[in-house]
Amino acid sequence: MPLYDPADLASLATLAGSVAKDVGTRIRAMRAEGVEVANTKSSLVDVVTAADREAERLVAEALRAARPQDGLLGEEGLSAPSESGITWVVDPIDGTVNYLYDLPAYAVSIAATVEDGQPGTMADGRRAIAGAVYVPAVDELFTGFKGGGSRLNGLDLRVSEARDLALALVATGFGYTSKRRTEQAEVVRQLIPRVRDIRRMGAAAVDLCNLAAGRLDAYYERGLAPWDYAVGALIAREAGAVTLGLADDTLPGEPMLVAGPPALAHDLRAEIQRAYATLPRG
Ligand code: LIP
Repeated sequence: MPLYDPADLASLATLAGSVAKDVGTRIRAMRAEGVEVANTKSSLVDVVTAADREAERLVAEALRAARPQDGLLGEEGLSAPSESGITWVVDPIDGTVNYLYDLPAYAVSIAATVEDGQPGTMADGRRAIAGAVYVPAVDELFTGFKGGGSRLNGLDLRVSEARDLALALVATGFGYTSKRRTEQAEVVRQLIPRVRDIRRMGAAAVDLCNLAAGRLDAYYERGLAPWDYAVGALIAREAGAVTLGLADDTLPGEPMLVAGPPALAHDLRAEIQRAYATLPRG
């Protein structure tokens, strides 16, 4: 299958949307039955629930049934090599802590990615070409594909037209280790007087889709994994955002992703760079 035919990309986005909505509906029902922590990862507050693992299994099963030649990279450990050139990068529940606490900002995030020699859009060199984010608690399905724009429940998305950082509503997130959180608190302390306000919703995929919908003016976060941002960043780019790394020669993602309308994203990154320059080394 020619990877980049718009009709093929659209069908990848449709498949991702169908699987994300089906699995998202199931995890919302599981949430209603009660959720417990199954394990912790990088710290005691970096949790995984049985629903995370079940959601990843269900997504993998559905994608394998539809496209058995594709690869898989899942946050909770499922993986498979790709024979087609496409690898699905999956965050079965982005915003796991929100899900654990029954806060509505959690999502199923499914990205079709390739490593094809074209400029990458992710820190590991991959390029997201299509995908979907489904937010079950509010029944919002975000979809997009490279060159095809992005949509919310079928309606076209466009980023904010904000240009002035002082009037920008900026979302961010924090890591799971106290060292990383201490750094991030210092950066946000320096930023908060320079922007309209800060929002911390707890799910990168939801933040990036809200950016695409113009509900946020900009977003930044350090330490995201590929599955946190792969398709959310594509959906935001297809709505007119740029996604930047820490410098022009770095790809977005770990150690930094900054996203927003072009002028605003560059101004925000400059402020972030200035704040990081004040942090103690090491
Ligand atoms: C979450 C990210 C969010 C970040 C959280 C957490 P998870 O991913 O989407 O942006 O601030 O700390 O990493 O762990 O819920 O899949």
